[in-house]
Amino acid sequence: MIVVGLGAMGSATAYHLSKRGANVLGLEAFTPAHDKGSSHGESRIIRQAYFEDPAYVPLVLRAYELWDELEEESDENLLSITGGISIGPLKGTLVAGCLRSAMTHGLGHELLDSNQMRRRFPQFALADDEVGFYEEKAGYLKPEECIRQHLRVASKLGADLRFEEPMLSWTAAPDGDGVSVTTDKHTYHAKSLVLSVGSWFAELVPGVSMPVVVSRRVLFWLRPLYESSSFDRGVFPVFLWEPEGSPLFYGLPRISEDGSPKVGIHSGDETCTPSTIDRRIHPRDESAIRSAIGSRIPALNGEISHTATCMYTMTPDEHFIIDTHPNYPQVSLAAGFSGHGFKFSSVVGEILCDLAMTGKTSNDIGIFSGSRFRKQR
Ligand code: PYC
Repeated sequence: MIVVGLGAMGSATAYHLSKRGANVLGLEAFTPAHDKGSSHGESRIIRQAYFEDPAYVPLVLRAYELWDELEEESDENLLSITGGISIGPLKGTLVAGCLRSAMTHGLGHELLDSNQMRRRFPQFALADDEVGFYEEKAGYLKPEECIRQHLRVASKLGADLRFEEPMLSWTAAPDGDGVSVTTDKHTYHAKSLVLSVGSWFAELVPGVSMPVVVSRRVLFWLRPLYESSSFDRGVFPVFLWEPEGSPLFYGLPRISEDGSPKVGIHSGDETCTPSTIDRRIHPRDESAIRSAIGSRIPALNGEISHTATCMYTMTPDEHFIIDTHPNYPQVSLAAGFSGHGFKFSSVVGEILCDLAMTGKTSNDIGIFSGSRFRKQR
């Protein structure tokens, strides 16, 4: 089996395939856990009451189990539970969506009105008509370490992982048997192929009618205005905030002693490609984040400690694509994680391994079908 793209999804796929005894060749254009795509930046939120759709909940619960297993195998801390809050109007997409998933799947949660929120989490200044949906089991993952550990175990189990070897092209036999992948060094042949190429999907997987658009995002690490523990891990939860009429933004606590809390804007439409993304930080980027947090988390609005840019690969409905290729069943595809996929990478790896080895999976992935775009047209 060949896995192309060893970021979040590909590293997990190589890990699961290797654990199931497959012969794995992994190919990656950059270095392990690189910062050119969508899976870098120290921390990623993990949460259970999935506002996007209740169909994600069984998958995220399985993802937690798999992160635990990887932690045990690697003796590394990958997942930290901090609690998580989703803030917004009660009937807004975010809070109403969290409630729907929590009710559908019986997930523990608390719904706090603005006064209760002010008392319990004084860092957040809610408007009177906003509420906080609190879930105890939310937290964050360390994305670079997760990828490194997936790769380390895969390699220990015999996977041949090759870095700085970009794929130039691939072909698949029309009868479903066999694939070839050409890189700048060799042409490789195998029985099946997993393409987990992130923001490079449109250029590397043409002709599938699965529309994805790449979009630039900026991550900010801000120094709180006064030195206090209010934004430390164990005190400050991960959060998503959907202000009425403004873009959804999010944040995570300071996770190391010399670090800073991280914040970013989740929605946005600054499209780019992996080769045209503007990696500079502009005054408009800073104004956007300051206008999100300035009056809402005032004590966090201090100087910038550091920044990073990353890419979201968006689908029109912001649900993932996990499917086999419409013309080649021996080719499995994972794409369009739309800025909320990292937490699932452990289970996405398991699903892609199922698809590559047997052509099917027992996980319910109907919502991620690649054919949904063709049906809509
Ligand atoms: O939890 O998926 C997430 C998320 C949304 C924005 C940033 N992280």
